[in-house]
Amino acid sequence: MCGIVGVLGDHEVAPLLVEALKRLEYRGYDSAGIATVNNGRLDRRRAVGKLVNLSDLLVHEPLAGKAGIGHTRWATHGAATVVNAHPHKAGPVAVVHNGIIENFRELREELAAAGYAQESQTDTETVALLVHQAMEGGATPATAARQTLKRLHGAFALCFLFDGEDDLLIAARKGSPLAIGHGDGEMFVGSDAIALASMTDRITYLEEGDWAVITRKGAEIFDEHDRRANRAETRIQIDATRIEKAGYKHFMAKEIAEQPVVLADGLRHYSRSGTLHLPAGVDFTGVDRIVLVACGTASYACHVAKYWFESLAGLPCDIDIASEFRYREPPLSPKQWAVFVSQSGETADTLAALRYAKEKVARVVSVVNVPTSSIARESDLTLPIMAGVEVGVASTKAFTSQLMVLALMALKAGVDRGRLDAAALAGHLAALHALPGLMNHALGQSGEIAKLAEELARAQDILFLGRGLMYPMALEGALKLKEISYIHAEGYASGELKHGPIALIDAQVPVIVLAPRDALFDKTVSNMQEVMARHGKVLLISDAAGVAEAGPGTWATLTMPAVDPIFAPILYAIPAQLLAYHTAIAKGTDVDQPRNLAKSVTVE
Ligand code: HGA
Repeated sequence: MCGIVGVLGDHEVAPLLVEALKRLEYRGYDSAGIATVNNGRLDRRRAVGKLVNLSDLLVHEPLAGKAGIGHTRWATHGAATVVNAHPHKAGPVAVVHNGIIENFRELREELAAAGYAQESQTDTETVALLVHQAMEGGATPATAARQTLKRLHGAFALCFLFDGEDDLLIAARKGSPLAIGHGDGEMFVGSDAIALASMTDRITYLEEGDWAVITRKGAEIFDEHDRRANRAETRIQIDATRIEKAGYKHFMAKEIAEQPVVLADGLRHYSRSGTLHLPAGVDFTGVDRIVLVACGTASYACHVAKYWFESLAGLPCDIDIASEFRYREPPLSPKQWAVFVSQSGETADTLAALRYAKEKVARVVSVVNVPTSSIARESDLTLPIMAGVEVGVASTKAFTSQLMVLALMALKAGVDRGRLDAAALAGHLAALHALPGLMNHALGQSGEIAKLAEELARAQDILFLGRGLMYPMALEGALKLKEISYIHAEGYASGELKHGPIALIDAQVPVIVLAPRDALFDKTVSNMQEVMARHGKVLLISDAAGVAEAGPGTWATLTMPAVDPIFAPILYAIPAQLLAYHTAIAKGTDVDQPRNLAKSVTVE
């Protein structure tokens, strides 16, 4: 979601701010803006759309100054216009914000009644006006910010810059992450360490409720009760924050192609010599139930994992999407585990669900890509997926890495519950370790998939069908396609087709059937026949045995390598991702930054 950066520098900051925003742009690209203080004077530039528009504006209207803040926006309140773009300014203060101020309406009315009118539709401008009002009442910048923070409900990360103060930033975090970076006589603020990686590797993460007064000498950090707080400075691995396309046309293409290596590395980390090497706390003895909670693609990883926990370990497993879980207030028991899956580890819905479960279950476990994230820090136990930075908004390598970690957890549950002996475990691990090689074969089909995508790009609606473990993959295939090609797509359990969705079938609707030759294959083929009997245009994705057995009548087939059916979802993610990718390319949509979406969803 919105990206925030702040710099108290030694040199002109505008180029540094833009460079940092470039690293954050995947989090939001509705608008971008920067503000600086130059010779004591606060000024700003803002532009709608991608960062490049702001860069162009800065060529014609440069902004000097060695202190500044910047923002890339994913709009929640108010359209993507210049007026709504951050930084917002009121009197002597400018502010950038990630999150939602939930009580902004009442605050806005109160401010209007006091003569502080708002020009934008955003919740953020309200924050600037409150600080302005407090400063007009005689408060210093720090006091005004502190008083304002106390009045805000909701989730936010904020960074303030003040007119007349070219050695001052004030930063605050509640609900949305924020990091402070340390340089030599320079200080930085960023939504995450990635934003600051080109400037420093020395990072202090603010904790919930913290706020900080930052000058070039350092940062004074206060907790939510305004007591001085000591927060550790850590060194981040700059390598882990590298953001480059490495010769690929899109980040998504690079991240799809990286999967065999990423998966092999992750598997080597968590399992060696035919046995598991998971953290000691991953012990399912005495656990009688598990609930898996996530959003979007990560929720489909949980959906697949439900089959694994139930079939490999006989462990009852519930799954829920985080935004529903929390408000439904499901009963939880002290004998169960709650597992939260999030790429960024900052997903607001998932974090809120975790906090709901926290005191109610035996153990809160997280599966995240960012081990320093809020979700990781608030869990009893974290299993990093180690997929490396994922920039493409549509998740690919994080998804298969989540599946890998969840599969290993399910195997451990099988062992702990006496369902799997050492030989069975070794057999399953061998099947998992075979996957990177099979994924390479699947990636080799990219050219063929690109040809099919030319045709798919003409469709208005596309259905994905799958049974058993392929059902969640049908859901994920449809989501991936929707996200980046904007073609309406739905995933269904194959057996469910006749209970309604078959009404949609005609010669114009491509139906993509994910069906390795497993125990359910014959049933799926029957469902496929039902589609073809109604002139549906079937693309069957199966292995050689499945393609041969399915017989004629399909529009097209894609042949995957044969795979252990239990772990087939990890392999079949590849054709699903490539179909979405090439269809988007054929349609000419923006693959890495699809409309209306953003990465790291830090608002509810
Ligand atoms: N509410 C603010 C910031 C949006 C945001 O944080 N998105 O992730 C706005 O709409 O500008």
